[in-house]
Amino acid sequence: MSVLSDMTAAVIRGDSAACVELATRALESGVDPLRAIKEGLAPGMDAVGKGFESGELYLPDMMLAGEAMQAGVAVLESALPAAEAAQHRMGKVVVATIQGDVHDIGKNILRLLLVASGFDVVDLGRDVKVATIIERARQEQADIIGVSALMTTTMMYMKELLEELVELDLRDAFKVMVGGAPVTEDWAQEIGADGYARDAFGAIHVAEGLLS
Ligand code: HCB
Repeated sequence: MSVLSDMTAAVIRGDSAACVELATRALESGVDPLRAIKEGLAPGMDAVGKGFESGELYLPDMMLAGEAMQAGVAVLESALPAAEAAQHRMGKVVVATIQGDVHDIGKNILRLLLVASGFDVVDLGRDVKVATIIERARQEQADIIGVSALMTTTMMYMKELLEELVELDLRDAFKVMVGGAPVTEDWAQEIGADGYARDAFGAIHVAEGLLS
């Protein structure tokens, strides 16, 4: 579908105005907002990541692409069925991007899908200290802690989170779900997390499974 491939190209160009316009057009022509995120915007971000890795693109390209993706997501978010989903509460999830890490696009998509799927979500933002995540999860009496890490360096704080929960005798108080581009199933198992998902769509099934 051309509107979706145009969205991909607009993210790669870092063109926020085009992302807003194309997201609006996609909604007007009946494209499912989640499909537009998954098949329109996200592939653009993937391509930019690969371009940065290979040295073809630079930090400003990544910044512009990030802003463009978020501008598109903001338009699509308005069409998600949050009110309808609110009728069947699934449980409470505290989400955060882990300490030292400012990448929050994926975590924001996770939040959107969780809300649209009927979860109560408390979003702690990005670069959130392990101690703060635990403290807020306790205060909020969360069922699940969903953490995101986009760098191999910050993934280590996920391990610290699990260790700290054990240390505080809180390991059984919350299910812990981990994700983000460098995170794998093996890593999740190694650190003793309860769930891992490759994308936010999979994360919803994982969260539902953890509470069933
Ligand atoms: Co950034 N960056 N970046 N970056 N960045 C990455 C992550 C690299 C992999 C790029 C590369 O080298 N190929 C790399 C990290 C390498 C490493 O591992 N060590 C990198 C680097 C190095 C950096 C800086 C250090 C660059 C610098 O300053 N020299 C710096 C980091 C600063 C810091 O955090 N302390 C930096 C900065 C930036 C920005 C600010 C320009 C921008 C972020 C904007 C923002 O998030 N507000 C940015 C971006 C955009 C990227 C890439 C291009 C895209 C990330 C992204 O948004 N992907 C990324 C390349 C890549 O990842 N391939 C690159 C799209 C989202 C939708 O995918 O994986 O985050 P996602 O989330 C999915 C999925 O994982 C899952 O659901 C989401 C939706 O499906 N999910 C979960 C996510 N969290 C979950 C939690 C759960 O519990 C369950 C599922």
